[in-house]
Amino acid sequence: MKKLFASLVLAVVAAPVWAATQTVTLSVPGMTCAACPLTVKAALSKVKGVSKIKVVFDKREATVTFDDAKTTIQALMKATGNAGYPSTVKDR
Ligand SMILES: [Cu+2]
Repeated sequence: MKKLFASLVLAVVAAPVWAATQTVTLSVPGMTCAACPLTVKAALSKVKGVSKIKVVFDKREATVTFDDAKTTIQALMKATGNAGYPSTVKDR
């Protein structure tokens, strides 16, 4: 029984079968000019696990596709915040 449990744990570590690609739209109200999205995008691109970023300045939003085994929405919001653009979850 103990051995079975150990192999189950190993399976989870070796193959994160529950990991999924997620997409979240963040509201970034602090973007005030056309150059701001570049900063936001650069900040998000440094977050590990992020695969796709689309920043729409007109809507003041950033849509981010990421691997939820490698990062979290909280980490994405922290990244934009550290770059000077606090964000909140708009849609997920
Ligand atoms: Cu700007």
